[in-house]
Amino acid sequence: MKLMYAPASPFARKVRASAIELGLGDAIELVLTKVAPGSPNEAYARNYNPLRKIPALELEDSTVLYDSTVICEYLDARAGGGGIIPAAGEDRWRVLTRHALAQGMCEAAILLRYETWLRPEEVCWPTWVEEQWGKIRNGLDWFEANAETLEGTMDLANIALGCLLGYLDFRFAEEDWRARCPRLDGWFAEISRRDSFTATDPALTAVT
Ligand SMILES: N[C@@H](CCC(=O)N[C@@H](CS)C(=O)NCC(=O)O)C(=O)O
Repeated sequence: MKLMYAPASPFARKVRASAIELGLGDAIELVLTKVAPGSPNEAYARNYNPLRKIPALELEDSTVLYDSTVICEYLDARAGGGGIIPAAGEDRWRVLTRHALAQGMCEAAILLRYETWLRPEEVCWPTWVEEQWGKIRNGLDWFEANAETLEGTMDLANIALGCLLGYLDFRFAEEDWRARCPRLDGWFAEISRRDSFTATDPALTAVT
């Protein structure tokens, strides 16, 4: 399998970390892919994802899967099912809903990155920037208040939250989320030692 990715992408990291947790890390070849608003990669749009977003996963039979959540579901099924997403029952809906929150926080963080890094300063919209931070901080507060839900296995929601926290450290170090979330701080320090997180740390692997 080939994964179109960038080392700094929290969505690509979610896929890579999931693959490692599922024992599929060695089955994936990484293909560095550049995409960014304002610099459309048309070849990538044509051959992989018309939305021009990474990650995308090309399978052995040339089928292409996206987005990151679909790819993680596929990897979980390929590894036998139930590894990072419970197959059925209440736990499944709990994990998928917690994942939707962490995923939404990652989406807000990426939009913030584009707004503050790519958008010309004279057309920036501070109210919108604050709204994205509001979504991230609300999510952090929810996970902090419900930190006991993070204990136990590394499910898809935990992996996505870990990728979000790593992305905040990497791109928004000035946002002191640790002071706001001491329980998440302890949890993140622990999962950061797992192979799935050390091997995918954007600070150690990012090229852009
Ligand atoms: N919902 C998508 C989001 C992917 C995404 O936004 N990726 C960013 C890089 S981190 C991207 O490709 N941005 C390029 C663009 O928006 O044009 C997923 O979960 O895979």
